[in-house]
Amino acid sequence: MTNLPLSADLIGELNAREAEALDEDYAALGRKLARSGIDIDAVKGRVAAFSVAVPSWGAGRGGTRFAKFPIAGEPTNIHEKLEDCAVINQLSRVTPRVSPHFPWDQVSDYAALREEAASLGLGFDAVNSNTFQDQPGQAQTYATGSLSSTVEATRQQAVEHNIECIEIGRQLGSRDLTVWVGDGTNFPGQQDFARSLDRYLDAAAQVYAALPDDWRMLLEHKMFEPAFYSTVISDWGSSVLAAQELGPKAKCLVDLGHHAPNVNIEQIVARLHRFGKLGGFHFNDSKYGDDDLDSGSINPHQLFLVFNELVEAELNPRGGFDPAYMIDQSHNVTDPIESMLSSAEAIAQCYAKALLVDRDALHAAQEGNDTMMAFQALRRAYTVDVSPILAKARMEAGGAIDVLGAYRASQWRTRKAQERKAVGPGAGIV
Ligand code: LRH
Ligand code: MN
Repeated sequence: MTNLPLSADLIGELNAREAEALDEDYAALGRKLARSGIDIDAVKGRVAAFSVAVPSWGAGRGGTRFAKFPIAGEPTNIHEKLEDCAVINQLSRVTPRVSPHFPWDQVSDYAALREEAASLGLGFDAVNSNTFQDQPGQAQTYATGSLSSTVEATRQQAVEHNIECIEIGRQLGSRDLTVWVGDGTNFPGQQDFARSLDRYLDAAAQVYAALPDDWRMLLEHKMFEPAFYSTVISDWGSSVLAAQELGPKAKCLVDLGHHAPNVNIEQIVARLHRFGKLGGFHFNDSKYGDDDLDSGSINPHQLFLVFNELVEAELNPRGGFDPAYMIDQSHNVTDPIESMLSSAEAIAQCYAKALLVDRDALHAAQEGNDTMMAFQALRRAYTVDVSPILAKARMEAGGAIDVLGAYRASQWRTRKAQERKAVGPGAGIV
């Protein structure tokens, strides 16, 4: 029995005011798409089946090394984070899973946490390990690396932590472990590139050996930060080779912010799928580095092109197509709930637009080297305003037509500011 955080009557009342306009827009779009032989209800059905997980760590304000500016009523523990994630899903109906991070989300009873989430209409997606920070009382420091550390005891500690995360994930109903390590160097010569990778692969193989049969290990590459000269798993090449070395349950996770500016990420997606190693995504956006900005807020066309590759892969699954879709953002200046509502919308919009691409026309133009018509096949879909399809799908699922309007009308943050203890100023990601 679910007990959702917001009043369904409030959402119903607000939807009633918007329903007629939505019907009009939906009908008009339906007629437009029908002229291109597209059945709008079929697209709505695909959109209704689409979902993306939200990061537990994104429910609170994020920060940079310089500062973090908390907001009143922001969540202070996993229980309050789950409440806020439930608000996002109740309004958007596209974020039914939470990706937790350990030990940030540590509790004593994970079976109870799973039930608590279920009562809020939520499940758990990939679990994230953390060997990029030292915890109080930790035996070995990760200052000079974790899975690739030169210190055997440190590597073992990192292996054991990842295995503990798998055990927690099993209790939460997850089936993926995301492994991002910040291991790397700040000076030329600080570490040997080959030996540090060998240590990483040896330790990662021990984590791999602990995976249950139906689990996957998602390797997350990142070009730089916290290391600023070299990173052990710095790019998709290192990641796919490591995943091939580890075995079939090892896949690659693409965090959109982990590449040099202007890298063709959609081609990386196509390559990872080609080699059966496309394991998942951390959606966000960036202009410079790993800015962790809201998905689609800076370069929505790139996000569309990524989904264009994903729809192609879905149509041509080769060795299998089952990527884990997750958001990974740092909300430094907005209400985190509003950012995740807006980001989930931007992500679902790019998926819906990619569904509208006339693939026969695209493929024919590609085969015929008709460059302009190949480009136009994508551009025509990209320029369609699909928001009536998304609004209809979520309204029919009990969500809000105007998610931000409904969220503000709910006064959720104001109410939580009265209930929750204040979060002190600080710095860093959480
Ligand atoms: C590293 C990263 C990773 C998470 C962390 C919160 O930059 O993208 O996915 O563990 O952010
Ligand atoms: Mn990430």
